Amino acid sequence: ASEELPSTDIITLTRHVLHDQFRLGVAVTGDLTLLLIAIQTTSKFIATNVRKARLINLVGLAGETNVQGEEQKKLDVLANDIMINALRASGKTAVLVSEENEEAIIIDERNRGKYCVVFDPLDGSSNIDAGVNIGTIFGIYQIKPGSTGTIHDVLRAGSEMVAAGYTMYGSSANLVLSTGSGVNGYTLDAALGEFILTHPDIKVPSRGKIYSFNEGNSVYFHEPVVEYLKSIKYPTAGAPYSARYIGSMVADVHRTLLYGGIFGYPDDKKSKSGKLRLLYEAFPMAFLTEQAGGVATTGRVRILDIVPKSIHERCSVFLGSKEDVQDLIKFYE
Ligand code: AHM
Ligand code: MG
Repeated sequence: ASEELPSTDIITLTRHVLHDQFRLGVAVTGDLTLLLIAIQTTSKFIATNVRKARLINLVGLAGETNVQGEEQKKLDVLANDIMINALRASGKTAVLVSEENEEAIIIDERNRGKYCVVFDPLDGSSNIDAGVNIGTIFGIYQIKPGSTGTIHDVLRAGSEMVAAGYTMYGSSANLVLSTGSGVNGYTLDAALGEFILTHPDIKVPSRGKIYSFNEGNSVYFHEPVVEYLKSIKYPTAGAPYSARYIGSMVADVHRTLLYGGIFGYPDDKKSKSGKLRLLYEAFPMAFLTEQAGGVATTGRVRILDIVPKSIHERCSVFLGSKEDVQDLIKFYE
């Protein structure tokens, strides 16, 4: 019997990122690699706890007490705490912005490094209790030359990010990352505790067959969105698109990157700026989409060109296959 032996040349995320930096001839200090190691550790911690959540009473509201009378931390509070602690302790960050914190966190001089990390520690939290996929989204900027780290280092166009990614906690934990030269996907090998390269050079198909919108908001949608959706559901030629909507951005974007199609969370008559956050949801996902050969727009402008005025601002989002998103844009013109 031919039993297959395990590969002895596995490509871990750390190995891959280092290799990439050497290949590109960037002046490698190893700082970004060390920062990404810290992020990987937080993803492993969160993945483990998401899996255990049901067993150890992590679901439900923060502030609740368990039978022992101890305060239970909600998963998203836990995810936020581990990220802040690990990123600060990495010594590689200067400014942190989290969806969970009103204000940006400026790192003390002793721990300060040259990167800024913007993140949503656990996105899609409304899905936690049902065991549906959730994820961590992050974007990384380098502080401006001469800066010691202020909010202005993150109030910058998304195109200035040096890296972006997400980790999806599903049947396996998948980390998808771009450092500006394409997109790669890694799967957590729980036995090794390492993210292994499983999806090299992800390219979003130029056209897909799936649309992903919360159509429950249709009554509020603006005309271009209504008309676009009509065009793919009642096509004059060919088959109509399939609907897939999880309501967890990481999962909906992950599927869109792999299978193609269009994901949308538009601004509408009720949510004047949309729902998704520009800095740590739209930017990282737009960065990944473009790096994978797709398009990310508000309908009117390229998402990565927007310069945020405040850290928690929202924006309209459409992203995915180039041709599908271009079709949508035509309805805005
Ligand atoms: P959250 O940050 O409160 O979890 O909200 C963000 C999530 C995204 O993951 C998802 O794309 C969207 O909200 C779904 O919103 P809706 O439930 O309105 O469809
Ligand atoms: Mg969120």
